[in-house]
Amino acid sequence: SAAQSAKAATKLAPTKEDYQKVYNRIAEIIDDADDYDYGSFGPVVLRLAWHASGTYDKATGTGGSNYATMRFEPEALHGANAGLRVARDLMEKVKKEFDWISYGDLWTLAGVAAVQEMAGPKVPWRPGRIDGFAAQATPDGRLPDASQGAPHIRDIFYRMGFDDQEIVALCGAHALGRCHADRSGFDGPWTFSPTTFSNDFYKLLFDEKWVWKKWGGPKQLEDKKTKSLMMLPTDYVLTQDKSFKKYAKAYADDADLFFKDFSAAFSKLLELGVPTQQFVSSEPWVMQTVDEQKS
Ligand code: ZEM
Repeated sequence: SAAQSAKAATKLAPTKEDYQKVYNRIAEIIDDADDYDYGSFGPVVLRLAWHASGTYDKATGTGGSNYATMRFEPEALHGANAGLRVARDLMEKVKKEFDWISYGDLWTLAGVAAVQEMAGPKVPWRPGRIDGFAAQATPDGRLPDASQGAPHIRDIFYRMGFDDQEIVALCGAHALGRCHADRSGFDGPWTFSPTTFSNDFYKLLFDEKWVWKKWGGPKQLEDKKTKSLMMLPTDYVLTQDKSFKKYAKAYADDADLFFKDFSAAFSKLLELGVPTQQFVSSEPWVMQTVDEQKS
């Protein structure tokens, strides 16, 4: 019948199970990092998801994760995106195996997998982003500059539609990974466990004494005791600005609160710039970790 042939000609929409397969492949690739930073690509993949989303401008509705415009120059070459080629190339392997997924869905799902596989909170996520064009790429300067203060942080994150509490929660991602002198100019990790999601970033901010590092690079702080950890000027501001400090202290004291608030803010970040009607399911999905699927 005509109805039957119409159905046969329509590609079946991918299911949650299909996306779980993509998640699992991402998790495998994140872990296959013997010769890379701390044996994990998790942090750099998480940073890709953040920079793909954090270009959003609420006032014009431009930027955000929808079109994955970091694939194109000049956005790929923006200073803030230095080093993210590593993560994009890893995701290209996944894209070859699952060609039906959009880049925006792939990169944001990778951010979810990175957080969850590094022992972070569950991050509700739903597909629906579509691949865009180079003309939709965002201008340089939409991502935060680590050398600046509280007014700059607020300008950048308020533009995306976040408040002070969400800003502080999102910055807790700096429990993970490190700065690379050949990427941002800054150098070193924030915590002693850079592949485990935790509230250590806030704890260290308050528990350690932070002093300006004496070196030829950009202004950054080091912990007085071991000199092996770092904070960016924008990180340190979270303990200096009265409103930011209130939330940072709360997250230092309560890991569960941080996990809950990070999950909500990060889930929101990953959906910036995606028109609601594009989302396939009304309720975001909670993807399973690799460990959960074993039991
Ligand atoms: Zn970061 N971030 N970030 N960030 N970030 C770096 C690394 C990582 C800022 C920033 O300038 C820098 C958020 C917010 C802010 C991650 C996640 C998230 C680096 C080092 C810099 C300079 C890059 C390098 O040299 O490789 C500033 C100024 C921020 C806000 C004020 C938010 C929000 C994040 C996620 C939710 C992660 C995971 C890394 C580690 C990357 C890696 O390769 O290890």
